[in-house]
Amino acid sequence: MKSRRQFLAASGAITAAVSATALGKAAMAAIPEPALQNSPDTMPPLLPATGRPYNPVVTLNGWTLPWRMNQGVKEFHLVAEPVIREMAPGFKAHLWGYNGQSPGPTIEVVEGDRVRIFVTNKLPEHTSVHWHGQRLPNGMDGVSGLTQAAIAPGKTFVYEFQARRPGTFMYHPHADEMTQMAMGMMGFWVTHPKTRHPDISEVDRDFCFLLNAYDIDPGSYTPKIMTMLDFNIWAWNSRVFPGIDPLVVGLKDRVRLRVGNLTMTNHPIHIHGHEFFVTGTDGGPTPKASRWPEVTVDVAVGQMRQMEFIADEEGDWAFHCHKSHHTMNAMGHNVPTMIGVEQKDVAKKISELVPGYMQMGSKGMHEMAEMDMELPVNTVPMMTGEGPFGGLGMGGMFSVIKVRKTLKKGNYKDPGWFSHPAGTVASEVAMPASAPAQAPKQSGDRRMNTPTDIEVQVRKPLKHDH
Ligand SMILES: [Cu+2]
Repeated sequence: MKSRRQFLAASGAITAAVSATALGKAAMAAIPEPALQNSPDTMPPLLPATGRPYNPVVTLNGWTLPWRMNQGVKEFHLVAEPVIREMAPGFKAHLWGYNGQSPGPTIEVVEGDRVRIFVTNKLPEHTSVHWHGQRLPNGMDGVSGLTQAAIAPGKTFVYEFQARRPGTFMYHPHADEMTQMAMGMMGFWVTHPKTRHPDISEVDRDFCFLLNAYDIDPGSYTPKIMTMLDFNIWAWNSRVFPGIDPLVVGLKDRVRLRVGNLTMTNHPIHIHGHEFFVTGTDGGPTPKASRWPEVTVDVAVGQMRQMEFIADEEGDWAFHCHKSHHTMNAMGHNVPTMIGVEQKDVAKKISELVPGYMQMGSKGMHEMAEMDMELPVNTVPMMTGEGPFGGLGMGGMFSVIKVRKTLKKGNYKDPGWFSHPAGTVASEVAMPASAPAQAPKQSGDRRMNTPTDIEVQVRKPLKHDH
């Protein structure tokens, strides 16, 4: 019988359904079977079956990697490989990721855990994994060329260290990063505290996701890796609105949001209807005395932020990046503004020459969202999403925090739209508004003087000699 290692090298097909029992116990002891995930849905939190207990996180449109306990060491197996990621219904991208998805699975451990991570490279070029933010031996830091040899295609490397401090971390390649991160290689890492920590609250719901960005031309599948700044797909965990699941929370729940930024720009992450405190950064939990309330926190490139709030207002609360171009999907950025320009006649002439020509909004861009534009295959509308009151005209880094009464612990299912109590929704006034009261016109009232009475004195800037 072939050993597991020989089997991997020979077949190169870990994605195929491999029967673990067929390999035998000896082979199994070497490298744990890699778990795979192909669904883009938010998976339920993975309750720890072994090791110290903790309250697991929920990865938005993602999942947590199962482990194997081997003589007190938590063993994980990451497989770097090309993947197909559905970024929104009707829009698939050809990315690189881990274990069937981009981003890779979330790794969850407990402070003090000894962790062993096998990394198999099924990419066409070398890679490595850097454990962003961790305290670890230098040779485990994953910088190819500097702290280790790069993992050649087809090879498996093993990393081993102790998770020394609790907090929010990430992992990503440190080998051809420009290509590999532009292709979607990244993942989340959470280290839970081993005992109650003075600066880490116990929360009811704990969500995590990565901010990532791609440049994918409408109608194509593979990101353009040479793009430096002008990305057109702004994603959370490689999903764009309306493909991002809502964050479902119970009324009065204490909610933690963990966000990491692996794009090439900063993202002011904004919450509606509540204030949060930043309870942790890349460096660990923030001391309580240093916290202040915010409704927006800027997450810079390479940073992680932990936010916490009590969900004490029922409703469907928007939650998004505040850069308005980041709540849109693929679009042409070099389009002139056409507000106030009547284009009907000229558009007709152009469309005789250019079939499918589309004029850009003459009253703003919202009308674009309402037009039944014919899209190329494999893309998603620039501004989209249907709410209970009409079109949302959103895309990209946008989701909804759904705060509901009577939500059972562990229920993350989309409860549908909020039904607002009577009289609590902004609405059109039934009667025309009466004219505002005006001050009586009086002779001698300077405010009512005709313009000819206004004296304007022009002061020229003083001339100086120098
Ligand atoms: Cu943004």
